[in-house]
Amino acid sequence: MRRLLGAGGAVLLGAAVIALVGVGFSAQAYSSPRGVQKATSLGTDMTCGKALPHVTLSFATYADASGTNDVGQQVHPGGNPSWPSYGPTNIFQAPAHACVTMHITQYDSGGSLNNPVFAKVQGTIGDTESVVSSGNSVSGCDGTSPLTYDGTPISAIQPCDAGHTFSLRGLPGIAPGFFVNVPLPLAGNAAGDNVGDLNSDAHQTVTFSFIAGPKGTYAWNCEYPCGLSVAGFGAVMGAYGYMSGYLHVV
Ligand SMILES: [Cu+2]
Repeated sequence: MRRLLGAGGAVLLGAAVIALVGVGFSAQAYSSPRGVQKATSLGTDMTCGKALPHVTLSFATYADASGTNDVGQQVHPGGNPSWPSYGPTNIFQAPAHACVTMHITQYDSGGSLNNPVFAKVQGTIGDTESVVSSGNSVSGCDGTSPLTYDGTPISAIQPCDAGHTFSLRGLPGIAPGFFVNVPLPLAGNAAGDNVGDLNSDAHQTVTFSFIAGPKGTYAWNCEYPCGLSVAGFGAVMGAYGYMSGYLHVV
């Protein structure tokens, strides 16, 4: 009997250790140095084609994770200067079934996607995005110089003009048909450039809207291979808090 209790105790202890490790991993997975950015309400309007609560989120993609943003904060505390990063946070929150408008200020340089499917806008209203260029000096891959956009809705970019992508889907079991993909065209700044000032640094401002899915946790990531090794999907692409994050739909 004592031996049985001992074996049971060992199993319980093992389960407790596994549970604690699990809690540790999930706490790590859901934390961000800058906390959660909750969407700002704009009331109810027709932005998504029917009367819906409308909310907005604004964030940026920086060329240099150790740089500063336009209000003087460090982009990514302890960030790697040779890595790009989304900022000021990688965790967002929006209401279920609301119309969500995102504004992404893209400062980074870029290149070719591995798969041109990620150059197409998917899952937004009209399957389009609008991009407004500011002071861009970089050329497009087709020779267009400079690579500029005037805010006209577009359904794709050239696959070789990608800076990053914002690609969003539900965690397993959450809204299996939900998918948003928005390519963010490149701007003229490179890793090591401490840029992030809206007034002085070249950028592409990308705007799009989509209807949020049901409650649950959604994960987003970048599908432009902006890291090293493993076809560009190693290093920053696999490090938490730079090129991926969560949207909590509540
Ligand atoms: Cu990226």
